[in-house]
Amino acid sequence: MTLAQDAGMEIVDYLLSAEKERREVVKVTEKYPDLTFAEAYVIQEKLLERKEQEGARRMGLKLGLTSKAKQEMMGVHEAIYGYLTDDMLVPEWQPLSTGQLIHPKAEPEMAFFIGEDLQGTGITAEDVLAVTRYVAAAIEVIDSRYLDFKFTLADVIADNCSSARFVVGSKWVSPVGLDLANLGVVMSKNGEVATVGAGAAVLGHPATSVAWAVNKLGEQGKGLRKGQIVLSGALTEAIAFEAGDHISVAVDGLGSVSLSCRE
Ligand code: 0L1
Ligand code: MG
Repeated sequence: MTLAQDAGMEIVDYLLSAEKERREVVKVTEKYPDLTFAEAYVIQEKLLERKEQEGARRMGLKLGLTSKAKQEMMGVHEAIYGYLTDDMLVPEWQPLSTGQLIHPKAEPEMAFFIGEDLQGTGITAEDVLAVTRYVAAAIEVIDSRYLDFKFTLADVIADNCSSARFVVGSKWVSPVGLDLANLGVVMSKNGEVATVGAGAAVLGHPATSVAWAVNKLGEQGKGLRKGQIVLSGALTEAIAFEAGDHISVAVDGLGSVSLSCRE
């Protein structure tokens, strides 16, 4: 990391206080326009270490910018990854308090339950499926700490890829015999269809998306561990919601998952 250590820690403090105080902040690259992706991942790691010191536990990984449409929108050619922590997990029966968040949006995703450690740099979608015990429908709540969700790739990486909350459906299915790319998904808000998509929206296949992240971690001598959860990346665009809204996501073969929101 060429960015000075104290500048990195200043950015960690800046982003964590925005999250805790539920306020939008100006993107980091306004002050540090030359922030590289590599430096941003180092800041992300420091931010996660700080959360761990404060009691959070890493539960797994999430992928972002996995659709061609979103990559083109951001002018990038690569996905990104961030971490899920236990304090982000919302049980399906528990309403989400929007007052804890800044400007949340919901995304339909597939959750992978990892049954064996997986690490390396030549990992394929088949390798991912071989260690996946179950897949399930999931809702990711993203809540960028940046003003109006406007940021560069380096900004969003440093901000742990806008991660905020996630809900996992209660129907867990072995991926054996399932064609995850061809499973359709419908996300509804207050009973009205909001978005539709399919598993193929994430890098052609959700397991390809997970393999991409494992290879990225592998370059740093890291990997997935047995028991972790990975969110594949959004299967459609995200939708904004507010207190009183009810979001549900139905995925062919995986059942549905829902999220109720209150003040
Ligand atoms: O989970 C995601 O796809 C979000 C990645 C970051 C981009 C955003 O906040 O829209
Ligand atoms: Mg997502």
